[in-house]
Amino acid sequence: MREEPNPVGLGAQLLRQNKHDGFMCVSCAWAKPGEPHPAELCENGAKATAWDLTRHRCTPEFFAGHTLTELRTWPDFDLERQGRLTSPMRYDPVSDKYVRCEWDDAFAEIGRELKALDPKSVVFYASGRASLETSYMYALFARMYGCNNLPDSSNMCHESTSVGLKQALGAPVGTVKLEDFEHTDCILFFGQNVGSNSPRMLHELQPCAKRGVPIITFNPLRERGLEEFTNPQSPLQMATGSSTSISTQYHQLRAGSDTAAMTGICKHLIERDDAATAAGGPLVLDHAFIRDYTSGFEEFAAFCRAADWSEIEAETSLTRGDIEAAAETYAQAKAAILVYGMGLTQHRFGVQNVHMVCNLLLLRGNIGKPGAGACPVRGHSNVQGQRTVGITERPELAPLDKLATQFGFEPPRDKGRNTVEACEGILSGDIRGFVGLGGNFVRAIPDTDRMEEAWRRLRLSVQVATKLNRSHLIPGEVTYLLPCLSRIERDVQAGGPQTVTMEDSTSVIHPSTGDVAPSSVELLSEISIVAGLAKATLTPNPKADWTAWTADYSRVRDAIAETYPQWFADFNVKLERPGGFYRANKARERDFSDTETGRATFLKPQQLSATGFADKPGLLRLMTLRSNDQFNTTIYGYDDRLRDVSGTRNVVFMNPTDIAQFGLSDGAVIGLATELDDAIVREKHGLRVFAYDVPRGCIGAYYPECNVLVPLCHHAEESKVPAGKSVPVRIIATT
Ligand SMILES: Nc1nc2c(c(=O)[nH]1)N[C@H]1C(S)=C(S)[C@@H](COP(=O)(O)OP(=O)(O)OC[C@H]3O[C@@H](n4cnc5c(=O)[nH]c(N)nc54)[C@H](O)[C@@H]3O)O[C@H]1N2
Ligand SMILES: Nc1nc2c(c(=O)[nH]1)N[C@H]1C(S)=C(S)[C@@H](COP(=O)(O)OP(=O)(O)OC[C@H]3O[C@@H](n4cnc5c(=O)[nH]c(N)nc54)[C@H](O)[C@@H]3O)O[C@H]1N2
Ligand SMILES: [Mo]
Repeated sequence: MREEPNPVGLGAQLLRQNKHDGFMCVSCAWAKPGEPHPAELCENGAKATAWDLTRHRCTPEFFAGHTLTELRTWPDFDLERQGRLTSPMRYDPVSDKYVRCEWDDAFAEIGRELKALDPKSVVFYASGRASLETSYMYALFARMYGCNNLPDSSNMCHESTSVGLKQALGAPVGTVKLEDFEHTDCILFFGQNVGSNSPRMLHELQPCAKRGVPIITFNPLRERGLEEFTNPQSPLQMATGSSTSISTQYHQLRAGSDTAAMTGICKHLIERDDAATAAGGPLVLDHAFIRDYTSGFEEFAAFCRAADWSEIEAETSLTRGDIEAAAETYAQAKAAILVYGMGLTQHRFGVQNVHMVCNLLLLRGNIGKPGAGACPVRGHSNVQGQRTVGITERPELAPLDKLATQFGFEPPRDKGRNTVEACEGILSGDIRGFVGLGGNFVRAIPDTDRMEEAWRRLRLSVQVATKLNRSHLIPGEVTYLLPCLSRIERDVQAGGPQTVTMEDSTSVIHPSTGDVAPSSVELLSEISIVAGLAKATLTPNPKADWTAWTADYSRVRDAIAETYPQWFADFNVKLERPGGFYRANKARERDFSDTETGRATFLKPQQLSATGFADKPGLLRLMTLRSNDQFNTTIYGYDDRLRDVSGTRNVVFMNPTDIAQFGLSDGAVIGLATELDDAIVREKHGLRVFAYDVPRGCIGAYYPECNVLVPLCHHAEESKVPAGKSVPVRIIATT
């Protein structure tokens, strides 16, 4: 074991985190306030910064000492702990090792390879961290090359949001701004673990809790961060160990049963309103809003009236009384916010869950007024922004005509591949080349065992990264690992020091400027790498001046402003505004003209359960979860402080009664097998049973270790988000 990372100048950097003239946190995408706290960060943001600033280096000498066959036996934690990648590396199949190469040679060979491949057989993946400037150039590069194969991490994450909110409200992103938390008088929380995954949001929640705003949580697990919060910004709370209670109601529903729970809430509201109408009493629904702005109400209301309480109770495992209590509290609120995360999106019927979020809000006019709205909490720090500037496989979501005139080329018009479709193409052999702008694709996707095997048949695999991870260890025939600057680091180009930009979860665009010395002199910025690849691959085009863009990123922003004037006109000027600038959202203004009906649309669910499979004796709903000590596939350590797990990630959270019924005991070691009729064996062994407060029939275990259990075909309808929050599994004896 190596010593712990000893980050360079960590204290000074933490004070620059999420400040207008500093850098934007590399962890989550939660909103950055216009007037930040002196230390505008959280435990996990600090961890992410420290992780990038490590003194450890993963050098050519390291690679000389280890074959990829050996490194594949290492845990994720040990791989990333080698520290920052320092040099461009090419895989040598003869020695089975990475060998240092020159940047120019790397670009030249990758360019040759790309030119030899059919553009439709190459995918350009983006994890959600790269800046707006990099992402814009990357998407343009893919389209000039000839494909719309631009899958991104949101395809595994909030794609259900992008699809579902768009259908219901016309806007594919949340409608809430930070200031709404000051005006709200009710918060509903579905399937989002704020304490681990967006702790800075607790700065908004704590004052709400103190004002007496009810916070109603729906989550199968009792999550400590949703129960109470100790504010790191409050010296008193830190000194005394005191905390603020967060949730006022905590409903532990079964995994995948949120549509049923929300149907119950809507049913109660509608029936109370029916009764009030008959009796001439005060109404419960916002009839004026429903009349003026929505469509589909009558059909949805009929569905809710007909819904059966016993079915709702059986599906959720909540009582009618629990659900009515939530409905009553919601009914009393003048303005309510609904916050949600992966607990809603990562199901077979995840898009339907998002429709239900909108239905519930629309019933009481909770869109487009202060203190109200839909608040999907995004994952990666610029994942929302990447879509804004063109990272999408769907041609209708990119301004192709505009790009055609701006750059004088004919963009591909056919649909590209999203993450699941890219994986299908890799399995079938139709996909021959993969370029990854960050992330750990092979580890984050479902069916990891099958995918790793197929990966080796790729002709070309190129990974742009900061740290070593498993995706880098599965080579294709031609394989490159290209190290880049982290955005905490100083980025100096021909035109001087550079700034990049990102969009947070509330559609606010912020500048980010690194000022730490780069961890290796050989690192290039992501923009220079994308430009290098583009120049080596594409026929020169004077309208896309990759060299000038690399020299001065403000010129990329000018190009973005030209493509998207509605949001980015005067981009470089607006960037000077402290606190960033807001990208417009029509739904927030009650303009729903971008839906199919031109109105906010009630969408009736197809079924009460979002799991997509039937309950059977012995069949469990597996939720794949994050610990408090990881950022996606980056594992910081083996503890989950907020769930009392220490020293291991190989655990299964299980209800004590279930443990007894399966004839097990707390601490027993078991295996899990996926139940799916497709002749593929999916098993995970060596998991320790961990008694936990979770509903019967539901279990939790960690992602990415359990991704071997998630079938590629088990994904959300329409959005194709892998359904990692309800996987049908059985307990098996471990080997
Ligand atoms: N520190 C840290 N921060 C992160 C990340 C990280 O890994 N570490 N990841 C980032 C990314 S990319 C993302 S997308 C976000 C993810 O952040 P979240 O959206 O919070 O995602 P998860 O932790 O996967 O799961 C969320 C919660 O859903 C609950 N849940 C599971 N199934 C269901 C269900 O069927 N219904 C309901 N109501 N709840 C359910 C789980 O118990 C859990 O509390 O966080 C981002 N921020
Ligand atoms: N079963 C299951 N599967 C899931 C999920 C789940 O809840 N359950 N969650 C899904 C979700 S929400 C997401 S978003 C995906 C995450 O999928 P990805 O975004 O692909 O994965 P990450 O783990 O975030 O990627 C980590 C790697 O990114 C690289 N990196 C870090 N910083 C930078 C940078 O600044 N630039 C570049 N170029 N590289 C960098 C490092 O090399 C690091 O090893 O996983 C999904 N998979
Ligand atoms: Mo995510």
